[in-house]
Amino acid sequence: MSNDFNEPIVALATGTGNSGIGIIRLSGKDEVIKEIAKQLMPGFKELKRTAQLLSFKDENNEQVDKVISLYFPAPNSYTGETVLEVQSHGGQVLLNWILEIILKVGKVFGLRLAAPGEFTERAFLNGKLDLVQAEAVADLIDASSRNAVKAASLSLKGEFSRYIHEVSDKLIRLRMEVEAILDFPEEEIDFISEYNCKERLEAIIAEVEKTLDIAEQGETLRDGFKVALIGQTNVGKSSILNKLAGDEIAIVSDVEGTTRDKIQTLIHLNGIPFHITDTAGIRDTEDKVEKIGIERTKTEISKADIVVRILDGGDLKRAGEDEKILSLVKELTHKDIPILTVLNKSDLLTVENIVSRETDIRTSALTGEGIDELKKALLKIAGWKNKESVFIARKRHLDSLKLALVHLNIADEFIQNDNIQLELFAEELKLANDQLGEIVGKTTSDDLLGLIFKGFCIGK
Ligand SMILES: Nc1nc2c(ncn2[C@@H]2O[C@H](COP(=O)(O)OP(=O)(O)OP(=O)(O)O)[C@@H](O)[C@H]2O)c(=O)[nH]1
Ligand SMILES: [Mg+2]
Repeated sequence: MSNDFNEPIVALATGTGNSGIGIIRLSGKDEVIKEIAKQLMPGFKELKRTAQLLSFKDENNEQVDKVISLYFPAPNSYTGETVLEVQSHGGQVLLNWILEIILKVGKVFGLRLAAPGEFTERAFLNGKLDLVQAEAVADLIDASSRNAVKAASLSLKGEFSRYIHEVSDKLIRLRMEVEAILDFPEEEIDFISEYNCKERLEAIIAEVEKTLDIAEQGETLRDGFKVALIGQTNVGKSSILNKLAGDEIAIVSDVEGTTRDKIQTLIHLNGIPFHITDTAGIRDTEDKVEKIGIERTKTEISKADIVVRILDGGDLKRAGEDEKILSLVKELTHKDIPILTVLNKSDLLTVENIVSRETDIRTSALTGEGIDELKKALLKIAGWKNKESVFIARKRHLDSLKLALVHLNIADEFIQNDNIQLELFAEELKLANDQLGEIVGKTTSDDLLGLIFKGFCIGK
């Protein structure tokens, strides 16, 4: 069921766990929020954006805490409605109690707990933020590296949206001019050259491509890569995981089949998140638990963005099994999946081993040799270009930009001299522009909006 945006809402805006200060935030119609404030904090004055130190009372008119109240009358607030912030001490029992009292007092006005992301959703619906900016709020909060924080801030500031609006304005202008000429077919050919249609379309395509290029970097910063470490038992997968993480996360031993279940850890390389999974070594086994582990390895392979196939540099006899595992990877993944082949235990390498194995990198989890190369290889696959002004982006933005490009390229076909069809040209421009509109939320369905805001935390 969708939220009723006429109802006033309240939520804890700060995190769970005790802290110095906690903030509870309300949003709704001005009369309602003011009335609740006056009942709970006698002496409350309608002072815009001014800190007031007040006594917060319970139902029996007894003080619960001294609080700072901040009143943001509509429309100059985060949500565009009237917002009230109550800043109390940050104990969880205290905050829950305050929240309970507010809900009780506000019940007659229909006050309820906010749904996840509802403050930001209201901000979006009231035109305070566009959809890209609203998403950037969640991405800023969830950012797992400083680069991701910087990128989310840029999107929140409107940098990504600016790219979209600029190109969208050009598209709309071109389309309007085309539509104006549609009633005069004899002028169509002249129109294309007089109005520089081809050049303008080319410039638009170049801009969308540039935006897509930056957005791809931004999506990498946000979502990162899933990396599966796979191979036979005892080749050193868990040892490599530990080296990459710089911590003893997985158990390492010379017993074959030590790792039974997948072990996941998150590392950052240049701010890009890599979700590394150590898996159970693949071999024929009768052990029931190990078999389940190997099934999970297969699942991890099929979910991975990058497969790191680890071979044992100290044991040449096992090469045949490695080939079988490579075939398995190809069966379970799409054909373009990047596969890095790592020859581990380089400290045990003999001359025959080196010549008989084709590998990308040699590592020794024992001495640490090659681990930096492995990290560099992962970064190279990630395609990180280290641009300064990357804005954060999501997969849905990339999909829309790619679709917009498809429509623009089709549009191009309809202004070629041997195939001039301006009506279809205009239609493709419209479809391309609709895709851009989806990104910033102009043409976004309610279902998609629902999905986007569901991913937020409560209180935001
Ligand atoms: N000499 C040497 N020994 C290594 C190296 N990497 C791992 N080992 C040893 O090889 C054995 C197996 O290492 P693990 O990391 O547990 O291997 P694994 O691939 O996770 O094995 P399973 O979990 O059983 O599939 C341990 O005794 C490690 O100390 C290396 O680079 N050089
Ligand atoms: Mg292991």
